[in-house]
Amino acid sequence: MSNDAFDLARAAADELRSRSFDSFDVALVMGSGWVPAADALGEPAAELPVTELPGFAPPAVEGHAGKIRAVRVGGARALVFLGRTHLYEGLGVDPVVHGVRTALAAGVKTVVLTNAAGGLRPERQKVGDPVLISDHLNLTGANPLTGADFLDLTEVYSRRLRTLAREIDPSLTEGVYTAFRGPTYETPAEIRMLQTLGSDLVGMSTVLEAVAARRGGAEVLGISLVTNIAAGLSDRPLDHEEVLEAGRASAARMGDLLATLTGKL
Ligand code: 6GU
Repeated sequence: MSNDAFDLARAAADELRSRSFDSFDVALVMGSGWVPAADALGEPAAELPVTELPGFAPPAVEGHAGKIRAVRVGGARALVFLGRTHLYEGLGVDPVVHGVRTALAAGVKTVVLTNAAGGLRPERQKVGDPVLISDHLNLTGANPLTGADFLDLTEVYSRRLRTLAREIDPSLTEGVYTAFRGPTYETPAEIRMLQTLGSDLVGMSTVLEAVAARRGGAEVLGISLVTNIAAGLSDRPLDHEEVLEAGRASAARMGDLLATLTGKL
């Protein structure tokens, strides 16, 4: 990581702390379709547009609200990002992981990453199902670590946190998430490739943030909301509106899960 990116994250964290809590325990990144679920975490103590903090890009995509909230959830001080920056926006890796680096600089020890994903296993996945991410394939071609910064990725997504989530909702399943750079959805041939490779979910986010969070020593939980069945596996073409609608339909269930989980950290 360049020192500039580090400095920018520290500056953002300082500004954030001056406007909300002194420190934070957990960060939650709300991906496409998850923004409505954020309300279940409770009344924010503070809310600001990301653009009021150094280093954040304005939101590029509908369904990504571009706001940050400070919310007390049970005993935990939570930093909630309504939306994220994606690699497909073309700004490079640093803006994609800036939220996570800011959260780490603000003290968080736990990072919850949510996303909308295509399901690769139609025989056991339904649209609207949340799936715990057990591991990932990073096919973005990018990495937030630079230099000879070798990091063990044996357990990117915390086994302890997955167990905690399943205690709250025993119907939760687990899957391997693949990230592509996007912004195109996959071809049917790419989807068949991912099935062969053992992947269960496909999307355009999360993996770079997870690596940045692990670099900073945080425990990571990843949750995908299956918003559609991937290309060639259903008879319909994909569109972004379908992804957002699946999120709206599942918001209450997702919100309850996140609120209970955050309260138990
Ligand atoms: Cl099918 N693919 C990708 N790359 N991202 C998605 C998706 C599919 N569904 C929701 N997000």
